Amino acid sequence: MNTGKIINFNEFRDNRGALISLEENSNIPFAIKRIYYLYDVLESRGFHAHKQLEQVMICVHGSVVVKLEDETGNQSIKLNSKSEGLYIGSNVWREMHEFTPGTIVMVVASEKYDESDYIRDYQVFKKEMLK
Ligand code: T46
Repeated sequence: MNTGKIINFNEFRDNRGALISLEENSNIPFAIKRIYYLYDVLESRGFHAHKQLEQVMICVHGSVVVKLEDETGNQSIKLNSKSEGLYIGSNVWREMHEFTPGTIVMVVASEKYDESDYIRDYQVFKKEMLK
């Protein structure tokens, strides 16, 4: 799957409300090893790439602007829907900006947390990941 692709989740809505289900190797295009969420965010976050990690980012409340850069170029995507997931593959520089107050972003990840998978230096990313 291409980085920056939006996955549209099927919503089960009835007179009680709505429900969305995420399943590995189905509407999430990898085996799920970890889920984390961001909230009470006061400033931009991210500013790194991952060597192996794949993720799907879902803005379950509020809105956020995600900036992505890989060997194909730059993209800027506004997330503001619980029924949309943003796929981010490996070797992609990501930044998250313009969180509106109260925003909650849930991230579904293909690997457990591993600091050695991060490239946090933009110059290293440019040199190593875009070569
Ligand atoms: C990403 C963007 C979208 C853990 O201990 N376990 C975890 O699973 C994660 C994600 C983080 N941490 C620790 C590492 C740091 O001490 O939590 C602290 C904050 O992490 P970080 O500065 O990496 O947070 P963000 O918001 O810049 O980045 C996070 C993810 O780390 C990253 O993979 O793609 O959200």
